[in-house]
Amino acid sequence: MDNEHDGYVAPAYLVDDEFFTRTFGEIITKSSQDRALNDERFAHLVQTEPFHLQLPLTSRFVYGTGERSFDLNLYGRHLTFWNTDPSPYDRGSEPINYAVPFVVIVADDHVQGIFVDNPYHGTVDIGFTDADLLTFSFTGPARGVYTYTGDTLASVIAQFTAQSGRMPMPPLWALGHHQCRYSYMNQREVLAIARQFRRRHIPCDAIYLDIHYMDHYKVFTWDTEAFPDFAGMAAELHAQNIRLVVIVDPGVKIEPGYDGYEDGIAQDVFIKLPDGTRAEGVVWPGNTHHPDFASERVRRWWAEKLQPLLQAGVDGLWNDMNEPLYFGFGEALSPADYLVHDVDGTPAYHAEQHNLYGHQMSMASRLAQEIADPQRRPFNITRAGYAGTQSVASSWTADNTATWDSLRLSIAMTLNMALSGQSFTGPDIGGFAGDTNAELLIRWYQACVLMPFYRNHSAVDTIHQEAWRFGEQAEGLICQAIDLRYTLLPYLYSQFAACHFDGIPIVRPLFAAEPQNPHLRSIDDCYLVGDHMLVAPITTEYALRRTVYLPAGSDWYTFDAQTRYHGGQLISVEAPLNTVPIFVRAGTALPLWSQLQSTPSELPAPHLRLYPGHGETRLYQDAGDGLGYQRGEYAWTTFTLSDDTLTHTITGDQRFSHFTV
Ligand code: MIG
Repeated sequence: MDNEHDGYVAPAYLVDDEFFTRTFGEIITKSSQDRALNDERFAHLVQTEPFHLQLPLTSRFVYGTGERSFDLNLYGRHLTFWNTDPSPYDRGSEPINYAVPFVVIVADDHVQGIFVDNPYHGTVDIGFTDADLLTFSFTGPARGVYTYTGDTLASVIAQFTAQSGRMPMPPLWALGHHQCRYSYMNQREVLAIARQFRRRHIPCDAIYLDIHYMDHYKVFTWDTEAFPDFAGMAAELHAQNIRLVVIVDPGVKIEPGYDGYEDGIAQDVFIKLPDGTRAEGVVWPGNTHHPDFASERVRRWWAEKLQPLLQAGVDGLWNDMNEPLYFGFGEALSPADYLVHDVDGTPAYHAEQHNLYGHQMSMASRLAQEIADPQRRPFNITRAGYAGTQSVASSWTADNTATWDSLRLSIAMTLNMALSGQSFTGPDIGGFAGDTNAELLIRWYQACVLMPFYRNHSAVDTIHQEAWRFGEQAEGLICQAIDLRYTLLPYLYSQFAACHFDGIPIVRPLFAAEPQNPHLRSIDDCYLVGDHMLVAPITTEYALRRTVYLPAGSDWYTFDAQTRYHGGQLISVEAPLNTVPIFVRAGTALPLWSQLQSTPSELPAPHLRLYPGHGETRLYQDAGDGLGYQRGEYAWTTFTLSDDTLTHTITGDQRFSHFTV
């Protein structure tokens, strides 16, 4: 099926007009959806002063810009800032779901960041037209332009997030292994999946409900036939230490009698056309109106509407479809530029608000969780976002595919998101679109072992890809990777804290460890986690060995601490199917937990594995949930290793510091 035209890749399941008609049937006509897409009466309205900024480009190494399905180094590319859903994307699909108008330029002796705070449709030409120029162009004016300079990547990202927003501490369970599927169809299936995890001793912290849990895709509802005892199901999951996350879609079905619609009309919460009537677009429920999250009033309305789900035991919200998009025949379309938003009393066209919609929806969903339980840390995940969205939600790298290339892309994409301020990201493990297979799934679980977000997800009509679906050997290997992640959580959680408190990205490209070396600046087949760990996974089919460059400046150990290498050299390592090559810097005191089935409510004392050498390692500990961390209820323990002599100092609240050597 050829679904490509003008370089735009349409959503695979929409390409088919037959599918579209079958799904949405008589409820829509082509003209009703066109109404908000291209109405001649309004097209002339949106006229703005374009923005243009051109700078000399002195480096060939440029990163950031949000979610890009390219290699890490974005030099030579022409990229668009317009949140779009080419589901699924492939290498080179452009733009995709989450754009951030921020670039990081790495030169030999310094790092520079440029943030053009401009939500309008825009592009950045990174040495594409002229090798030595960087050009930002937007259809409307910027709210501000900021530049940051520093010696390190981390310092520039820290400055950018100090301005755009820092990630709050997530609950510890958000770092665990999450299981998703489009869709688990009913409560029996959900509980059966949970039982499988526990019976097989595969760690799991959360199960997700995708769109089929709703009553006819009506947001705020659940299907009471498929989920006759929703709260009971949630309670049963909780009893097994598994949290429940549900998807929320912004399109509110137009259906008299449905409270989301009726009350939305009564409270006047929907986006309008310039003539004051409500804009309409087609998404999963058929014809819908979209809440106008630009105003606090509407965000509060949304938050209140979600209370029944949260009271029934939902622990996290998954914000989808918030680029936002309407379905068209054969493609996903953006709502028209001239739709009118109400920004707390000031009207603004969609042209200006489009790229902010995912962020604003995330604010609303986060508020819902804060209202439901002000003592808990919200867990909120979003597909679309803007600069600063890390302050209100985590994200995932949207609809990838079950291919080896998509696995390779997930490293570059997660790194560029981290370099755009959004550290708490990861791919759909196993691949979303298409059927995965045992080897690919094993390698994907291994590759992501220390990525901030760790969720298995797959699309409707693909084979099931839970850890046990490919036989005993594959299950054992996948379980081993998940076990490894849980062992490493004390270290990973400390990197989350460094990101929250100091703005340091959780994962970083290899070159961050050796900034003077220009030969490392395009490497994206491995990633650093904090300062001490390097994950160099296998991302090629049948491969059992790979090369990896160990950064200069210190020695490195294999994870088991058995083999020591000098830094500053390329080595070749064996990586049979049961291995993910991980290296630890000499001088590290690595905090490890023993086997867990889910994150515990009280953090156990980690055991330290020592990698002899000279260095400092910082361990962060708090309650794992709750807002005490905002009032100083946490401890940082700094371990200093000198050859094999270990000393430590504690800052903060001593009560939280515990470990064994
Ligand atoms: O149009 O809810 O990216 O994770 O499973 C597809 C169904 C809508 C897109 C999300 C994907 C999710 C799917 N959604």
